[in-house]
Amino acid sequence: MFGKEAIDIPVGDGSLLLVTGFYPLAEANQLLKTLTLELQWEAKAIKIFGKEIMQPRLVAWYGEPEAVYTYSGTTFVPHPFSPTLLKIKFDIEQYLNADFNSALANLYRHGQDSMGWHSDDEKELGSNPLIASISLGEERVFKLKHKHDKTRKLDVPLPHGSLLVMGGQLQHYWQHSLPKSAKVMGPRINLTFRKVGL
Ligand SMILES: O=C(O)CCC(=O)C(=O)O
Repeated sequence: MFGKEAIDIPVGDGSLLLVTGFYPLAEANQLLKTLTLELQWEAKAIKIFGKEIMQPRLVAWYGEPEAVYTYSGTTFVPHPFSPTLLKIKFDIEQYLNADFNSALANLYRHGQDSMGWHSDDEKELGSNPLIASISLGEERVFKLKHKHDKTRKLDVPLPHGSLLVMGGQLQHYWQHSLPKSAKVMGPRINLTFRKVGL
């Protein structure tokens, strides 16, 4: 792939932009390697119907001290941004002319790691949050389904080095997930930059 290509995905009820090649291959490879070692990955439990279950992936929460975030009954207190996360945050902020104060990092170790259906609609994110999501490593399918119209669904493969931007009313009307894959797969890191609590 040569250079960045920005693809506006027409979802209606919100906006979705995919930028392939946001990082060129050599840089994306280096970022994947560095972040795998640099971030403080943890296996975390979440509460579902009052029961604690382990999340099927590793996670880490980074950000400014005020960016405390509660997700599925678990409170995340952020680690200070690592040097690599600060660089990526700067690149995204320049590209989108936006600013972020936190990043949720997910490490999908293999095809059996996943993220269930949800919307990023926690009150700390405000009403129409802009969320910038970087994908590094194995390409996985990001699924979307409309909350009120069952006929509207979408599969968006997220390539190595890509940026996906969710905005407008997307979180009100859509849910998203990253399902398991039966294929044998290498690891993937996803970083979602957000602005929390302001
Ligand atoms: O790994 C992904 O691309 C999905 C991440 C996600 O849904 C989230 O962090 O809310």
